Amino acid sequence: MKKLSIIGMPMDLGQTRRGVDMGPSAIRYAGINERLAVLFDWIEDLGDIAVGRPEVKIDPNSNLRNLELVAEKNSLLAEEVDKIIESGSFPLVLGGDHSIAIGTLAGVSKHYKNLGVIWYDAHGDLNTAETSPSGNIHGMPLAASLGLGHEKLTQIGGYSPKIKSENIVIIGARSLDDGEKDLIKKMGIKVFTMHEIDRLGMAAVIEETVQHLKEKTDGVHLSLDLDGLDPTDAPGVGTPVIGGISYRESHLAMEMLAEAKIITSAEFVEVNPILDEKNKTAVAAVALMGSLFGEKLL
Ligand code: EXY
Ligand code: MN
Ligand code: MN
Ligand code: MN
Repeated sequence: MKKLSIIGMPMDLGQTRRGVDMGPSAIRYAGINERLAVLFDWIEDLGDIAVGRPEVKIDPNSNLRNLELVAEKNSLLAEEVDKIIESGSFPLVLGGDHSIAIGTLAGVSKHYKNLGVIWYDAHGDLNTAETSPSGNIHGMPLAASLGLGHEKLTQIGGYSPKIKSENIVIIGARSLDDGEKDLIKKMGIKVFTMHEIDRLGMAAVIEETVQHLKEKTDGVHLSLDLDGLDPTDAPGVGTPVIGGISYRESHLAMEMLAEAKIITSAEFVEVNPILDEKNKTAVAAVALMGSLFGEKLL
């Protein structure tokens, strides 16, 4: 039986712009349940993790803004994601800022020996406190999952690392900090920047991605940051970068991932309805989920 479990993570503590905590609500309002119900035999919406919304930020000038809370709430998410997989269901996590990937991956990766990760994003999210220009933890989840950074972030779930560098593919990168570039080279992480997407086309990029991951991994997590898309198609994000992936290209990417049947968990993050235009970004996210889970026109 094909089962789907949706869980919201209304987290905004990994960055400084308010509103991304309303991402799960915006995505639900855009019709996620109705759209995906027809694609599964069974579907449940577990509601949101209790993140809370403290008005006064803790350690505002730290290089790891809101570290304690981000770590604590991500532990809760990890437990829930773990339970979903135990129950034989597909975990679909709704963000929330991208720091939630730390929790998602902590819950997912204990079920796989060689988890693959597709990081669909304008950014690398490969910073640590030492390399981060902002102190925002939403710029650090991929590094933390590789075991790099503060132990409160790397040790969620009680083990580290969650993933291996050779099992990662970043798609859509166009804004990388110097420390992130060094790390990509040092660890040999596969990256399809916008340059490669322009040159090869999205179809070839996904074919290569699937080829890179299919044989050596026993599951693949899709971490889709809506800022990977161009701001004209997804304006409701906190850190937009021009020159991004189009909605059409993203739609094709999701359809090809559906055909390849490699995705075993997913999260859609950084939807900020306060910054959006008539919920356009959440609507795009739901449409992409439809394609990812096999929706067909005919
Ligand atoms: N690289 C920048 C930083 O670390 O502050 C920007 C990170 C934005 C992260 C976004 C959500 O993917
Ligand atoms: Mn991101
Ligand atoms: Mn991003
Ligand atoms: Mn299509």
